[in-house]
Amino acid sequence: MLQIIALIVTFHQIIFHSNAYENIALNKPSWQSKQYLRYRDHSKTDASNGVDGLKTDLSHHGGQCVISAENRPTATWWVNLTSILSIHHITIYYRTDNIKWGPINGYTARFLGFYLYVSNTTYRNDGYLCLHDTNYTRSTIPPVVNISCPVHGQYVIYYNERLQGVKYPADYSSDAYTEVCEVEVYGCPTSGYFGPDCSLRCHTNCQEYCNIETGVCLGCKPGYVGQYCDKECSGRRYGQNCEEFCGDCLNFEQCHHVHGKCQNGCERGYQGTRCTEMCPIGFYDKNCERKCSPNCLYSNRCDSKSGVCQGGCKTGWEGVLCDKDCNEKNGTNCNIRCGHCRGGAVCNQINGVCPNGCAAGYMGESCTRECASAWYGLNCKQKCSAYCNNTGVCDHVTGSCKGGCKSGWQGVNCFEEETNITGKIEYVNSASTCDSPHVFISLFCISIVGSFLLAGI
Ligand SMILES: [Ca+2]
Repeated sequence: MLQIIALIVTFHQIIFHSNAYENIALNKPSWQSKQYLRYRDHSKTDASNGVDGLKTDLSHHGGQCVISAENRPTATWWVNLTSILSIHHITIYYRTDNIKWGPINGYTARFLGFYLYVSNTTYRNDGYLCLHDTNYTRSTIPPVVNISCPVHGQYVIYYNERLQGVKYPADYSSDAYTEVCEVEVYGCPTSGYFGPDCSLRCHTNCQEYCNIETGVCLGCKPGYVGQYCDKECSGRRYGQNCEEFCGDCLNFEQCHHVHGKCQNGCERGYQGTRCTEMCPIGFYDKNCERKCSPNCLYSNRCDSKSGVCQGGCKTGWEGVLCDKDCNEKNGTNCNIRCGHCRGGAVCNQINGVCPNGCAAGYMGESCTRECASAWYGLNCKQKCSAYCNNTGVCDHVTGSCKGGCKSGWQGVNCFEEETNITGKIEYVNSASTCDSPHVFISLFCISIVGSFLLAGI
């Protein structure tokens, strides 16, 4: 642990006490809003003097300072670093006219209240305000100001203003000037590097830039988060700043952290590489790979996840997926039982028609109707006996008379005329073997119980 702390302290010292950063403003293009042009040699007041590397003569005639025009409410000067670079700090050498600095030096009043920006454009308001002086007085402002500003940018903009209607401190000059003799911008000459000697590469997942001291990324490439952009997006998010939401990947797993594609396909109801597209009509399940049943009430309309048919099934089909035909039933939702089909056949699942006609006692296409009164049997073509006790009423299947037969008739269907003879007829060889009360007639032995002799034997 102590070693780690020591390492951190050492690192801190390297970072914050190093002067290894390069002056990346030196001899770069520069500009000022209104140059002082009263000298014949305009180069003596040119904007480029602010980055010419010279600061030995800080007077107006030395040709090493920027001198702006008088009587201006605002004054702007900038240097163009020519690309967006990583800045550590900025040092400003102000005009002293080579005389003693302090309240008696008139240029302290002009320096007060300055602004320093780093911007990616020539507009200061697009950039980052490194410093706006509101604290210094003519007594306290130094002629050389060091400003820490660890940001990235292409333009370093020095600005001051003395606007009408604004009440400034008494120390302030009445007009605005940009009389900088040298502006040194210390940073790394190549983007994508950091560290005291700009030798360390920003993490590969940084979006180009990182903090010049710490290497902390200023932004991450899509798919990564964390100070050093070394963590992949999680929590079913992806993309720039992990702000995008994954679609419905299979098992709701994490999509690809950069582009959001689902690695193993989609959950039920979705399709597409990111599984964000709902199934088209007629399809359902994972990746929309299954078709809705054609037996859905509304053809091919089903729940995109479960496949459950919307509105139920077409006649003749049942089940949530409408994939089962009606078993011994028919009609919408199979809610009609088959009639009494001949031979126990299964009726048509849609219209209930029995394929081979009806079983005895039933009629109609679906064989659901019993024979009409007084009829029975196959195809209801047999008439009930007229000798049923309830005339003409018999069982529609068997023809048996309910309530028995009328007098003189017998049998379950009451078709047999009743006799008073009961007995048996037995074939014998001779009359001698025929025991009483039997009588021998021809070769038959007939037992007679009643008085009526059965004829025709
Ligand atoms: Ca200079």
